[in-house]
Amino acid sequence: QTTLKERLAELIPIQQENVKRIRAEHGKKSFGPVLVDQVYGGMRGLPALIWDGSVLDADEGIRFRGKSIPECQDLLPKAAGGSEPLPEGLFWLLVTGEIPTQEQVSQLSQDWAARAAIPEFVEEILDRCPPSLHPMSQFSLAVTALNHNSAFAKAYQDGISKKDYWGPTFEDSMDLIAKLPNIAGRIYRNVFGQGKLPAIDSTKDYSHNLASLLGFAEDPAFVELLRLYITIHSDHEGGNVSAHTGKLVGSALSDPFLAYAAALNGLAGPLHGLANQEVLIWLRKMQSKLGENPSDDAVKEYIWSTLKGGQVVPGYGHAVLRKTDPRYTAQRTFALKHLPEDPLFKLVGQIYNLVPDILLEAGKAKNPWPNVDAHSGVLLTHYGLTQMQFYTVLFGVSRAFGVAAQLIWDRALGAPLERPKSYSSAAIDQIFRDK
Ligand code: CMX
Repeated sequence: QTTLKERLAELIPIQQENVKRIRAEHGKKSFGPVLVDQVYGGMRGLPALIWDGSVLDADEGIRFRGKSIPECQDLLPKAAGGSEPLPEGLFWLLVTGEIPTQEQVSQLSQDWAARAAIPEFVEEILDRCPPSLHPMSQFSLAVTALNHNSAFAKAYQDGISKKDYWGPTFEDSMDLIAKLPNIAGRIYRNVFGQGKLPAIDSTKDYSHNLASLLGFAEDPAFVELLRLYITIHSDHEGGNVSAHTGKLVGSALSDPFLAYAAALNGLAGPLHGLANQEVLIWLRKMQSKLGENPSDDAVKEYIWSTLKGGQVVPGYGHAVLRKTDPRYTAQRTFALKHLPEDPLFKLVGQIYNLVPDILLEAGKAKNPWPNVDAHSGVLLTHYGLTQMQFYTVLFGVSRAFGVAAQLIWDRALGAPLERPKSYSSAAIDQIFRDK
C-alpha cells in the first residue's frame, strides 16, 4: 500500500500544474472591492489566503476536503470496536483529499508511535517549568525547542533546492504531530501531579496513546472522545488565528516547529482556543453562584450580568459562522449517546436555549450561536479531566493536524513570504478625502 509521502509525491506535480493554470487564467481578475472597514475590522471576509484542506461555510460550518463532519464520521476508518473516525485518517484526508484505507491509517499510527519520543533536553525544559506557568506557555516552549532537530532547518543550512522543500517539511510535520502526545502528557502530569508517564504503545492508535499518556486510556469512551475531539478540532479554514499564524510564520521559511509554536501562542488567546477553558470557568462560577439546578430566570440574569460587565459569553459567537457550529452539534450528539444525564451537560443544554436570544437582544454579536468551545470542556470534565487550564493544550494537539498539512502544501506549492500592505489612518484620510 502507498505511504502518505509516496501519494503526496504523486499529487504535488498535479497540483502545481493546477495552480499554474488557475493563475494564468484568472491571475489578473479582481475579487471585488476592499472596504476601508475591512482594513480596520480585522480583515473579516477579505479574500487573502489559499488553503485546500478545509473550507468554512457561514451557515453549514466546516468541510474537510469537501466532507462534512458527519460524512467524515461515516467514511474515515475507525479503531476496532470504535465508531468515531481515527484522526490519522483525517490527516490523510487533509493532506491528499482522499479517504485512506484501514491499512494506510495503521501505517500512520505506527509511524507516529515510532517518532513519538521527545529529546531529553525538552523533557528537562518541561520539568523545570513552574506548575504555575500556564500549560499553553509550556506547550509552546517545548514545541519551539523541537526546532533543535528540524530536518527542514538543517536541509536549508545545507543548501537544499526550493523544489525539494516539501520533503523535510513533511518529515518535520510528521515528527511534530507524533511528539505532541508526549509533550501534552508530560505537562499534564507535571502540572497536575498525576503519576508517571507510560511509554508509547506502537500497536495502538494516536488517540489511544494520548489518552494513556494523560492517564485515561482505561476508559474506551474517553479514547473515542479523543478521536472525535482531534478530528473536529484539526482545521477550520486558513484564516483563523492559529492556522493563519502557522502559515504566516512558515512563509518566512521558519521550520514547522517554530511555525506551530507561534500558532499555539495565538490559540492560547481567550477569543480563540482558550475559550474552552473560559467556558468551564464561566460555568463553574455560575454553578457556585446559582447552585446545581438553576432556574432559567437565574441563568438569564447571570448571562446578562456577564454582558453588562463588558465581558463576552465564552463559547458563543464566531467571526465566520452564522449558525450553530457543527463541531458543537457533533459533541452534543456524543454527549447524548454517552452521558445524557450528566448535570453539567444539562446545564450546557439549558444555556444553549437561553444565550442566543439574549445575544440577539443585546444586539451586538453577529452570530448568537455556540461554537466548538461551548461544549468540549463538559465532555472532558465528565471523564475526569477536570483541569480546565489544560483544555487548550488538547485543542493545540488537534490543530497541529491542519497547520502541518498546510505547511507541507505551502512548501510544495512555493507559497511566498506573506507581506500585506499596512496603511496609516492619515493615509486613509488623504486617499478618500475627495472620493
Ligand atoms: N458575547 C458577548 N459579546 C459578543 C460575543 C459574545 N459571545 N460575540 C461577539 N460579541 C460582540 C463583540 O465583542 C463585538 O463587540 P464590540 O462591537 O463591542 O467590539 C460585537 O459583538 C461584534 O462582534 P462580531 O462581529 O459578532 O464577532 P467577531 O468576529 O469580532 O469576534 C469572536 C468573533 C469569536 C471573537 C466573538 O464572537 C467572541 O468574542 N466570542 C466569545 C469567545 C469565544 O467563544 N471564542 C472562541 C471562538 C472559536 C475558536 O476560535 O475557538
